[in-house]
Amino acid sequence: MSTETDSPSIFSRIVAREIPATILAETDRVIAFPDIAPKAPVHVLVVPKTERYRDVVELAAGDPGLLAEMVAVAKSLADELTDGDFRLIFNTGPNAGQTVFHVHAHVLGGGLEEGTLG
Ligand code: DGP
Repeated sequence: MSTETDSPSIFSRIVAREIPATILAETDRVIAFPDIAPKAPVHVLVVPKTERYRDVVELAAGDPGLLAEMVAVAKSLADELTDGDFRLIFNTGPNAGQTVFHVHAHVLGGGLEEGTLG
């Protein structure tokens, strides 16, 4: 699997509208769009517009308010697109499956299998 370490990141290129995506939510600091390879009936990526933070550990240390804003956007989308329940996943590091090193949350919902994590 390839890793993505270039700047601008693929997500920054979506923010800049250089790569097409269906924008489902947008605030001054956060954007959300469907994952290109969905793993659940609802699978949305919530991404800060800045690519300053590689992963959620850096983000939590550097700008916890931005992390909270991402969670609020995730909840709003879960309310809008499914029943309000959702799974929030931050793959952190290549050995955990992170391939894009611009922090992002996977929001999974709708028809999730009970009791599973993946
Ligand atoms: P991760 O493995 O946690 O780094 O997740 C990266 C996700 O990004 C992966 O599930 C696929 C998604 N992705 C990669 N490139 C694109 C793209 O160009 N458009 C969209 N919508 N999603 C993408």
